Amino acid sequence: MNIQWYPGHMVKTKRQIEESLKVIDVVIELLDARIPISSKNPDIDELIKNKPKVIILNKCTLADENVTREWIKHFKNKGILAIEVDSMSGKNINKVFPIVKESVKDKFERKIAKGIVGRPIRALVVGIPNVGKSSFINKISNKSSAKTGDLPGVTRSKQWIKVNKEFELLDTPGILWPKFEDEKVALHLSYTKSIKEEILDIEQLAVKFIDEMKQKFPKSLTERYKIDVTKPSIDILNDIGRKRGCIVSGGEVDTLRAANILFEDFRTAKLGKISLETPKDEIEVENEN
Ligand SMILES: Nc1nc2c(ncn2[C@@H]2O[C@H](COP(=O)(O)OP(=O)(O)O)[C@@H](O)[C@H]2O)c(=O)[nH]1
Ligand SMILES: [Mg+2]
Repeated sequence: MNIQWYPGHMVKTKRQIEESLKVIDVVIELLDARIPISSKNPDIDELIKNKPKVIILNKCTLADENVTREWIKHFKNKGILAIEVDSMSGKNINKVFPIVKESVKDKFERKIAKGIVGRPIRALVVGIPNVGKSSFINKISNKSSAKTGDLPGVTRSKQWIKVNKEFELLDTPGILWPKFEDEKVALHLSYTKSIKEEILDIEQLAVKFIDEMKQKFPKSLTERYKIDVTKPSIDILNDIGRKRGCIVSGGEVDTLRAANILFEDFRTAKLGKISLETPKDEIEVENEN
């Protein structure tokens, strides 16, 4: 992995987010509903200080609904507003604004009491690469929505995307770096395609993935591929390849193709709606630290 790239990037992002904080009321933190622990940037809460925050569990149609519900409850217990969303289908997109409004209620009510004229609530969307920041912004703003700066008579810079007359988003989302060092985190980010595949050995990754699937969701594998999941993971990968006709001359299995099929199936929920991380995993992580 090219870790050289990270320090400079981190400093720049941090500065950008700190700058943005001056002009926004609330931070919208996007997490991947399948991996809310691994897709969270560990420094974000410190970075945004005491700004109100709303958590979006994105790609929720790929995750297990019951686990997602547990996550929402878990955040609620911590006093954090959260909602599950799917930025492709648009599921729950219309529920985001009411929650955002709720998160800044105190601040705005105080302003109204002081007689300060109302203005739109302004939010910054943050999240790791590929979590769906652009998709979310496009969906919630109806894609073609004009930037407020484009309107005649509006002299403000073109940095706001209008969601409705009470709600605007900063047009450049904050791109955060995930927590790479932990192997489990790096693996989960790879399975969900948040780490570039070119830097990984896909076959090795598939074996690790099968290890986890065998332990947590063996039925997903048996139902999809009709294979024996009591075998070692490398044999399972070969069996998946055989079942899918990934055979090279000489009769050997093309395990690279098999691995790609497996990940494609996972990422498109053909193995079912799978949540790789539950709130219980977070509690375990907290206890380790
Ligand atoms: N199924 C599903 N895919 C999503 C969702 N949001 C984003 N994606 C996909 O995830 C990939 C990364 O999305 P993008 O918006 O570019 O992420 P960004 O890097 O955070 O801006 C794209 O292939 C999107 O189509 C979602 O809610 N559900
Ligand atoms: Mg983007």
